[in-house]
Amino acid sequence: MDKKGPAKGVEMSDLTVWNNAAIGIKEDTVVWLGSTEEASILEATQTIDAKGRLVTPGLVEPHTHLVFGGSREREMALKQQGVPYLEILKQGGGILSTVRATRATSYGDLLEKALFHLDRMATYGITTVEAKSGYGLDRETELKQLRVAKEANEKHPLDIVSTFLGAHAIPPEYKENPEAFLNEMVEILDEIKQEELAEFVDIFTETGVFSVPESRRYLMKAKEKGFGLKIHADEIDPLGGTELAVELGAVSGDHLAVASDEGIEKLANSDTIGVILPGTSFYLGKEDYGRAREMIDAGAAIAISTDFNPGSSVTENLQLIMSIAALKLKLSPEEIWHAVTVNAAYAIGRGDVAGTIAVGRKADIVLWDAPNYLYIPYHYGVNHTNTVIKNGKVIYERPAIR
Ligand code: IZC
Ligand code: ZN
Repeated sequence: MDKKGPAKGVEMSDLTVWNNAAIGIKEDTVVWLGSTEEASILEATQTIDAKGRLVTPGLVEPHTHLVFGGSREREMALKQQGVPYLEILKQGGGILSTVRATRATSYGDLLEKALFHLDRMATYGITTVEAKSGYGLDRETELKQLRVAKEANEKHPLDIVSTFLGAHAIPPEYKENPEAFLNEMVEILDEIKQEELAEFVDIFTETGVFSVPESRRYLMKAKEKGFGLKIHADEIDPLGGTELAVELGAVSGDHLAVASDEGIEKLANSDTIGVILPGTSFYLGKEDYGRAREMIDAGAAIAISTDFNPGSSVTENLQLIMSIAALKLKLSPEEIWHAVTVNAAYAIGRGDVAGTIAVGRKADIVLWDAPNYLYIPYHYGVNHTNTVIKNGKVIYERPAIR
């Protein structure tokens, strides 16, 4: 894919595949692309043999709640009894349980935990990852989470793109007054900007959380302050968050499982990318996995993601999500590869640096124990990576047992 911009609609079926390809890397950058035969002209100091293996761009993970304290395994039994996700939240569990844990966890422990999850993402072939705050819901803890993400970006080989999700739930102290809570979150935006702690601002637009008018007012203030916009939209109830994402020119509208016909039409005619999170449909036991197929057929650009978080999708395994996208969203392998590389990169404002192998770009490359690109969604639930290269350095190799 040499053209600029995300792949939209039918373009998502047009995957560039080279056989017998070779890649020349100098320091951290791709400097040469050609055939294996031509590669003999390169005076390489190190050669990695990819014979028989699929080689792709490093995966881009466009939606995670990376930094959090604690875990919520005890809520699994409630889910099995049929207690809905939003009901658990209403009773003070769910996101609010992670908020209590995150407030109580030290900066150093949060950093260690985030680095641990990043390590695991790297083993699965992810080389760039978006990370949201949103488990503080107060100035101090939100800034703590964002600073953890910033330090993790400096310490870890993976690149992190940071999003401020202070508007993730209404904390108990503001239960009767969501507008006052949103005003408090607006008040910390200048600090976030000054410290360069986040590029994007996100909100959870959902029944019992924030309404569409509240979300619009909040996001417009964030836009005025120079932030890019994202929205958790139309995940559980169809409130019209997809339309709002397009109206405000958000870089992405995320979830969109229950988007309306009008929302899909608007998305298809916009630059907003639909980030679809089928792992949450799976994990929350939904029958209906959403409308990604119709979105692509209408001409929209789609990315897919784990939504890695401690409540509604507890996995770092983006390869598993690729299988769910094939089986439940009925996306083709070609569409799925676009959705985890080039389109995912555009969904986090990194379309010009990540998601594609091209001369002049950073060498973020994965060698897979797979004969072709069809194989990864097909053989599900396991890790297929053989070698993961980030900025020209091997950061993971499948350990040898024999
Ligand atoms: O912790 O439950 N949907 N936010 C909106 C989430 C899921 C994360 C969580
Ligand atoms: Zn999310």
